[in-house]
Amino acid sequence: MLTTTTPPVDLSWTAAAPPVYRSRGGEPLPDGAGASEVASEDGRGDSDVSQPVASVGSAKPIDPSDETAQSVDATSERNEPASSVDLSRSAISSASASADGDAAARGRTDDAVPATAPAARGAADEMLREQPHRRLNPLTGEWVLVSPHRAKRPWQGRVEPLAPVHRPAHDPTCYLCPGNERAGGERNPEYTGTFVFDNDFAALRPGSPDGAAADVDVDGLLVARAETGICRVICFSPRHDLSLPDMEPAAIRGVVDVWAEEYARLGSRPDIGHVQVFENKGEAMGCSNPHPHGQIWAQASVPLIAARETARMEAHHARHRRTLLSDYLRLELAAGERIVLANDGFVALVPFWAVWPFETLVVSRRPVPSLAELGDAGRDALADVVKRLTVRYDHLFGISFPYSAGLHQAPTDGRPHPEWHLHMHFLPPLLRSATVRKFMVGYEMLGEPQRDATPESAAERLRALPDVRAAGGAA
Ligand code: H2U
Ligand code: ZN
Repeated sequence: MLTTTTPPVDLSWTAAAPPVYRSRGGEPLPDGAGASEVASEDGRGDSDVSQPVASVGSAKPIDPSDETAQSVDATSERNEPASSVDLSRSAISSASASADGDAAARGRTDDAVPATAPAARGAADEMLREQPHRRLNPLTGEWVLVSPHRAKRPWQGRVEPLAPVHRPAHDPTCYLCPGNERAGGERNPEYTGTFVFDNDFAALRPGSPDGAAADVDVDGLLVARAETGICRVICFSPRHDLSLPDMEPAAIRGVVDVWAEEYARLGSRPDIGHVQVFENKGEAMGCSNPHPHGQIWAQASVPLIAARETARMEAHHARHRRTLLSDYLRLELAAGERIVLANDGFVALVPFWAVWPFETLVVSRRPVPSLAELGDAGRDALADVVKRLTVRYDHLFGISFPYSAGLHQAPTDGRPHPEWHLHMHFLPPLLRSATVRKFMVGYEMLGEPQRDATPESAAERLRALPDVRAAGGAA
């Protein structure tokens, strides 16, 4: 039997994790090291994680008297939903569970994590680095199977970058270039910065008043609801041959401003409950056009993933009065091993629960619900992280790196969302080279997602890459 009373969780091993900003040679890496603390722009400083990066990199031990450490104790009840602050406990729980009999571990179908006495740090470390295990995504409640031992399989495939693609700065056949005609017959203006328009082939249409009358519900088994919304396309630049990592920080800042404006404008409409900003980049992601662009789908309902994140963030906030991601970010900054880069406003990391090989999460240090609450400094900081992260991605396999990326911001459903914490997901499909991608097939379609190389090793690889372009602009 597992014990029902639980001693305080020992977090000391997280503090002993390797520091963030060390290169393999031991020299400090440039990322934001020495960055100074940014003052809260709106005074909403409840759990602002804006420590200087340099002090984070020093792997400061967690003071057990501090608020965060105490909150970890407070979560140590049995069978509560596991949340990010339970990192050390979930990391050690399976080792202890097998010592106590495997029933709880074997039968687990949800995120209930049995409470255990603190286990030896070595066993948890060993499991996370070497043994098959499952990790919880506290944002969605989903699990990912990690099989680190398989990452050591010999790989004999050829790894070579694709030949560079040369594109013109303006393509007369491109429907997104300035001055050109789109498929719907409209002509783009001679825009010089960003350009936003209603998608000519929109997946959603604005509402009709009698939409709900068409809803279907037959015995709770055949269920359908009318859905309304607005789809927009954003051209990031007039230049057909650029992508975000090629653009100047000021130009990327212009894109961030459009994301913020569109979120605020669309989200203020009474018929819009959620605004999804995203980019699909590269042929590998089914992107139809290399011209740098993204999309916005604004709709009445809160879609599946955003709804899950909202529920999980709400539960965490109700319990701790802090956002889930500020508590998670604090753990990640203390551990350091999954951090890729950071500045005063944002941190890019490979999440503990990453599914895609080089998936990253960009988290605002301040717990703001959306871009609308970010001032100039915050928006510049996001543009800087987006630039440096995507440059690193391009360096990884020597190509313009494909991904789907998107902002997650608070629903605009008219409810207050103090639990919401702005973040951005980057979900790249590539596994081993420019041409070898990860497929979500077999077990992953029928069981759950699985990965081989650990998130920690992915972060290490991304951290080791330069975040500036080579001379001449090539990746
Ligand atoms: P993707 O390549 O990421 O799918 O984005 C292109 C979008 O642009 C796509 O949603 C729209 C498509 O519907 N589009 C127009 O709105 N007008 C056009 O003339 C062509 C493409
Ligand atoms: Zn173009």
